[in-house]
Amino acid sequence: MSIDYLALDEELDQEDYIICEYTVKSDLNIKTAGKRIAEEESTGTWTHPTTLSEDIFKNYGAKVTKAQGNRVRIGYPVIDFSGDIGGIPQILSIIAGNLFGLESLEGVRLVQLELPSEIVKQYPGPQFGITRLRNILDRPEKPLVGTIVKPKIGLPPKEFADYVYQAGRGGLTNSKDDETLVDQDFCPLEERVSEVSEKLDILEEEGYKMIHAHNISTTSHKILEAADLALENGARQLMIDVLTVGFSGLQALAEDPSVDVPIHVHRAMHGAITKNPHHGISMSVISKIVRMAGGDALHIGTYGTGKMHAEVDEELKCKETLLGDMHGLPKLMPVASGGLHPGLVPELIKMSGMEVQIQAGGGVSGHPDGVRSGAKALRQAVDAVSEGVDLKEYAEKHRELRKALEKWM
Ligand code: RUB
Repeated sequence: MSIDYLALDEELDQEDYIICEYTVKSDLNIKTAGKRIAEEESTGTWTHPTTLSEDIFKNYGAKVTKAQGNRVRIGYPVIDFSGDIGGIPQILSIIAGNLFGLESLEGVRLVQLELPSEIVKQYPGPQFGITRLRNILDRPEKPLVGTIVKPKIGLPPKEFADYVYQAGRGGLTNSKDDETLVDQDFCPLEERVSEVSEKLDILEEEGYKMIHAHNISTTSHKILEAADLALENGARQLMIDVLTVGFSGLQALAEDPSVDVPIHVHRAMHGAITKNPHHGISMSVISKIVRMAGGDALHIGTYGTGKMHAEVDEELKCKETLLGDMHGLPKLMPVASGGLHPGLVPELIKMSGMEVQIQAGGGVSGHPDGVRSGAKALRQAVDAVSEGVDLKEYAEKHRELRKALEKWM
């Protein structure tokens, strides 16, 4: 019987396979390592099953088409993903499943995912995406400018809403709950949404357009209920921590007709999956799945300018994943967040371009003159860079920005 998962240099039709690239760290030679992954994730196991026929292998077996250096390229036949029920969980169970636990592989990292249009077309993707998000805010070109209400937890609803109001008066277009705040006793979701919505209405009457993303991260059987609660109380944007909730929670929200607001996607916990260069799943692969699942804005990092660990090339790849063509799916907004302040905006925009939502928590609330001044300083920094004016020069005539630069630069 000829069963060999190695099909080196065979050109696979991109419409017939999900194709993945992995980097591998192992004492095995790279071809054997590739075969181990392909067999484990398709028709094989650690030994030859007597039930495996040549026909089964031919139709459903994965193929290792490249095995060079520390990299393998594996194609999984599209039929392995067929049926109406499996969806993203099933895709992940194959391309990112048992392989990570194989004893013979010290490390495996899924670094690239190529999907046939037949599969991508099963997903409506972002319902708002960049275009509708920008329309809501009446901000067609320049970066969106946002804050994260700080401290992460602890403010009661009225004070929380006042933070949002001050940020809006300072000229920010966006604000959001932090990833650890959901429905705690000191700031219940219902009351928080209602207080924030009231402030957003006032801001609108005063001529300031702003939205706030409310974190409704919860168990999957409660996610639509939480969304309803937030929407009934006037939420203009929802947020979920996609990795703790699961991609299916995001998809359930995005595809539910009652959810008629954009979804902001935080990636808390991604470091456990993305940070080890020899093991895990790259953020650009996660970005692709979030785009399929229907996120409208996704955290992808600050290109090394902020407080969080960064692989700049990977973040550029994430940007491309959100903004490039993906079989016609709408684009979603890349969010830069984590340790940002006005002084970092020039460096950041150099990398991100204008298609970005810039967010600062400490970099707004830590301003010596408080939240409104912090918001003004951040907005001034974004205005300066968007207009091609040197930040220091701009700061000479903008007190809030000047004070922020004095504190943080
Ligand atoms: C931001 C913050 C966020 C980070 C996470 O607060 O804590 O949760 O955005 O980073 P601050 P990432 O502005 O005070 O640092 O978005 O890269 O996952």
